[in-house]
Amino acid sequence: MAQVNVTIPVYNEEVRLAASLPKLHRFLGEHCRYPFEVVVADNASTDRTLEVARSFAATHQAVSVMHLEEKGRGRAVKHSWSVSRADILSYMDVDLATDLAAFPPLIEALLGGGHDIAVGSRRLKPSLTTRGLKREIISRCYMLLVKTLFQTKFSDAQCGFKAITRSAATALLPLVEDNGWFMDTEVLILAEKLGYRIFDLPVRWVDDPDSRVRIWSTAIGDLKGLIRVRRNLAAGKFPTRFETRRRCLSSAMAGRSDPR
Ligand SMILES: Nc1nc2c(ncn2[C@@H]2O[C@H](COP(=O)(O)OP(=O)(O)O)[C@@H](O)[C@H]2O)c(=O)[nH]1
Ligand SMILES: [Mg+2]
Repeated sequence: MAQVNVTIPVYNEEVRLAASLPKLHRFLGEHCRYPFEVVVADNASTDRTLEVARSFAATHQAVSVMHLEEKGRGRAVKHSWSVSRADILSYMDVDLATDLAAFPPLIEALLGGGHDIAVGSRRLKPSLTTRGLKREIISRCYMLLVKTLFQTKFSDAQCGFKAITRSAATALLPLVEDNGWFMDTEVLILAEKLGYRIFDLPVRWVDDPDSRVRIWSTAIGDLKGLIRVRRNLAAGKFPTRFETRRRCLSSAMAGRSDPR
């Protein structure tokens, strides 16, 4: 049976983590029909985040804790996904701003629906989303920019609620350079451009005003990332999904000891 990884990236989250971990663990126990692991992926926290995570993990077998020294949400998610043995890799923000009811359909889109990536979207049914005007305007402008630059179809790059199959992650993650907030967008643009199937799932989302995002420096990082990815795509730097598969097949054939 397929195994599901749920990574929670955390940075100085002693308060929100203590509330979310039991809630998430209970939800998965009741509503996830696949064996699951929850990985708390911390980097650089200076508060009691690690202590909170480790004490919960000590009494819950499905929960583990990962710690990296260097900061960056993308770095934490990429590391957790790349060391996991699960078939489906997912992550969600610790504030559980996305209604957990969307988690089972997120996973089914990959296991039963033939998609490679599934993403929570606050754009498909905006009436389900509650958030402040400033973040709403920034988010709309950002998605307009992404669509204009890349002609992509996915509707929300930045919702902290995503899942990917192991095979898509194995092919895509080595191509993803960003280790911070832009990582999500980079994965999605490359995935769509290289022929991976993305499922856009409308989610109910209630903004948690407590935020680790520094809006202007994040916006500058995002812009630099968009320019870099566009340059690399224009230079034809990436193999398509079909080329990757063809290369794998031909190297497997070349290595076969029993030529028929
Ligand atoms: N591992 C890790 N997680 C981070 C880092 N920065 C932010 N996060 C996590 O990313 C998630 C989203 O952060 P949040 O402040 O809710 O972002 P917002 O909802 O977009 O304002 C939370 O789970 C944070 O703890 C980081 O440097 N490393
Ligand atoms: Mg949040």
